[in-house]
Amino acid sequence: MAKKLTGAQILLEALQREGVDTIFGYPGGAVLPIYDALFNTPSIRHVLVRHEQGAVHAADGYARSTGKPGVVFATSGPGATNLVTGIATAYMDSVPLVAVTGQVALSLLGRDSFQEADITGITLPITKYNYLVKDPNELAYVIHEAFYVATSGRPGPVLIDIPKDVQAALVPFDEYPPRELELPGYQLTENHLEEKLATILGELAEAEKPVIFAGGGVIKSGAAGELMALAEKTNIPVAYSLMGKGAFPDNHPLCLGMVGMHGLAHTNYAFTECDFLLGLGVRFSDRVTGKLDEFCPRATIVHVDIDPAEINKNIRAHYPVIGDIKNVLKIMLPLLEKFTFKDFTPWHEKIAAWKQQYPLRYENKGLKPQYIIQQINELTNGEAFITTEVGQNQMWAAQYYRATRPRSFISSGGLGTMGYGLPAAVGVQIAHPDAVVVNISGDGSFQMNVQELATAVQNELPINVVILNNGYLGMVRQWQEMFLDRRYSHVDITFGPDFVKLAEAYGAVGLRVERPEDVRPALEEALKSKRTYVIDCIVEREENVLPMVPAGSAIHNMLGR
Ligand SMILES: Cc1ncc(C[n+]2csc(CCOP(=O)(O)OP(=O)(O)O)c2C)c(N)n1
Repeated sequence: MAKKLTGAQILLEALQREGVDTIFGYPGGAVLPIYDALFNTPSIRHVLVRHEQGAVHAADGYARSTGKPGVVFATSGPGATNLVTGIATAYMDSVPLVAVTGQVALSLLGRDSFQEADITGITLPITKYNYLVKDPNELAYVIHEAFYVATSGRPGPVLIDIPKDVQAALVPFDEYPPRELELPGYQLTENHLEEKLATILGELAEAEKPVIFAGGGVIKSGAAGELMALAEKTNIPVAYSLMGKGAFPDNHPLCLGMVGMHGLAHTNYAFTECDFLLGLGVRFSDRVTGKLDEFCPRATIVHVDIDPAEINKNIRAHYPVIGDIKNVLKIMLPLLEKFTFKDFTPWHEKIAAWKQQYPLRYENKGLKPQYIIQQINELTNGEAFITTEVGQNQMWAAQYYRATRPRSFISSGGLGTMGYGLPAAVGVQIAHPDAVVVNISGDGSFQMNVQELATAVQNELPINVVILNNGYLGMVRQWQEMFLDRRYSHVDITFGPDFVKLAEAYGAVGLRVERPEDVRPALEEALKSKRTYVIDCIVEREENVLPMVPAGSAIHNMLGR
């Protein structure tokens, strides 16, 4: 006789078999059986957040920083709908997540029951796949499949909605996984690419001004080592998208930095002038390309991506290659020996001249956000985990923090979710208890999920929140200044809580910094301490992120370079 378990017990058993040791969540009526089963599952750490949005961003930060899927629990109705922004954030940035939501009992489904929301319907366009499990006997299989789908191919979020009576039902459970995966409609690509890659390298051998463009796919496939080998063997410069930051070390001589709307001037010029662009795990978002017709107008474009749907979506590739970046580069590297490439010295010199003419710069007067990030960079040697919020803080972090490792720069790129950074820092610090974690924040974004300070303090997480406090919704103000004749419509947030007192009210340490000379001592104190710190930096109010490509313009048409 097979042993019998409740649906909730099967869920927890299955999660353990999938290697899950940490779950972020928030309980409620429709997940009572799951939380009851969790009470008897000491091998799983459950991190109780203060808002379900915090749970999903924390799970996302955990996933981005480890490469393992993040897992989140929420109750039905408002619990589930509070996950929506976080699920969409993960979907846009291809982050593997498994969200488990409680649902009203089967008999109550479709009756506007208390705390009923059609979460599978709501999340259909923002999940890779989702399930409403009506048969408890299917639960183990569904969980196995969900983890496979979330983590294979192009990763993404998967949601499993489980009615309360399915959680409570007692059914036989004897083996896990109960059966082999059968996914006829879900095909992952197999590569036999030698011939195609040889053709591409033949083109590259003709090129005089090539650029490698690395995106988040490089980090996700664990291909940073292969990318380094490719760059060093060929001597081709490497640029990255926001999602690709960390894939190639910022301090490497071949590193060009970030391209696009707030990319570096020499990088944007290099894209416009290059004759060969090797895009690796990028999706050519509008923030990267600017005006499509004028993006890399002279280049032969190679686009390597694991998701066939990415090919020719935004940019027409002369050579599309479908495959996992690491696999593709592994096939490509030995082929390099067969080709002789041009001497790229004149190209490097041209880029160096742009770099010298248009350096990243700011006027060092008063307390500047850029200066603060430079200090964080110096004190951590580019080796910390950085999470960001969204807005100017995020772009300055991308420009001025010099990341040295993949998975260390963690930011909401595709959706641009304010309120992401603090809970993401919680997830990162839970996954890496001894690492230095810094959340670079704006004063607006900080207020969007500030309640997670409680989670940080309760779990004794030594997170460092650095608020670049300009009293504005800074990035919106910048657009209004530059494109709307300084008509500052509803962006002044000078009225707000005293962040030092707020930090203290949560049991964290709060510090205020108003002068450049006080930045370093405050950061040193925070980085040394094991406590949660909030450093409120009162910065120049109307500082802008430059250079900037106006939306829809060609990327070489930068303002303020
Ligand atoms: C949830 C959400 N709402 C609105 C926006 C639009 N938005 C983008 S940047 C920004 C201002 C951010 O202000 P703040 O957090 O203070 O950062 P700063 O730009 O000043 O660094 C806003 C409102 C967004 N990205 N996310």
